[in-house]
Amino acid sequence: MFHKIRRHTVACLCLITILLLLVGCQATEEVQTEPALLLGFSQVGSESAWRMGNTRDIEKKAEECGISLMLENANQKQENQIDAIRRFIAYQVDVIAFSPIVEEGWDNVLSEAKEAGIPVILVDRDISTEKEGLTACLIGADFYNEGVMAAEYLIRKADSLGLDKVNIVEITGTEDSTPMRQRQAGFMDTIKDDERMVVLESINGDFLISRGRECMKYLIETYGDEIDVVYSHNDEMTLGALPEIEKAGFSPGQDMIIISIDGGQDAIDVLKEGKINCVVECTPMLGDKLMETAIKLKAGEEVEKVIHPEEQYFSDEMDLSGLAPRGY
Ligand code: GZL
Repeated sequence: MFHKIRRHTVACLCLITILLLLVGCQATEEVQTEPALLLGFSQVGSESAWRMGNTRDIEKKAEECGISLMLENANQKQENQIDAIRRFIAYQVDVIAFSPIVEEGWDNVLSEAKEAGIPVILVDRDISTEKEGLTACLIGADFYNEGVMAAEYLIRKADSLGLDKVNIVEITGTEDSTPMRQRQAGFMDTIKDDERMVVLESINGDFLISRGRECMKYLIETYGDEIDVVYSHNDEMTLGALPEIEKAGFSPGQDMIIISIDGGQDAIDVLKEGKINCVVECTPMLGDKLMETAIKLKAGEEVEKVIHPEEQYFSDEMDLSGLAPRGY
């Protein structure tokens, strides 16, 4: 009996030893595996569901790709982004990526990154510069087309309602940011030849829910029931504006046509309730393309200069009952 137990014990001990070695190798392997690359990313802030969805997606895709991510939140300040990029340079990351809060003011710090031989990827937003070769590529939405989609919806809506005059107020995103400039340009270029369309005022809401509320309060105090359309550059400002419209006794989606951009779950839910008429999608899910591009740049491969994700719009013209959860 004892003899049998001994043999059994030895067999178990051997099995445990083999398992420990395997796990140990696995662990060792994990310890020894170098990250695919070290990516420094400066994020604008946490101002909207879009921005937080974008951050989550970038973090998730970096982990999936085994990329070591240094992510810094600039809390809406350009100087914080410039400081972060300088830290990434000092740290000698393999690739720098950032979403520039505004288009101007990057020449010096991006020249420093270029001198350090570190490629820079623009994510979401663009920069404006006279200098060549400061960035490797832009991964982000076609904001001009988002403005076009918003305006094309409005023209169809005005036709269906038989409107002969359409008074518009615009609540814009952060002044001098790419989405603000291009969403405005795409929208205004599309309506400019339609004599029914009159823009009463454009006002900066900085992509913030609080500013959307303040802007809408001012616009209602100033124009009251003259307002036929609210064109808002993002869902947060739209969701801030709606209660002000209702407080003034108007029904958003009925008395006023409400057009928004981003396409987050909250706005889609309100669209389904009939209080928003059109939401143009701007996907925050840019992490896949960012990681793929960063890996190519580190390997010295060529990359596309501009990468636009596919985008659509959702409106009261559609049956949205089957729409999948938005994820942001
Ligand atoms: C658009 C992005 C904008 C979103 C806002 O790509 O830059 O910034 O529309 C966010 O929600 O604040």
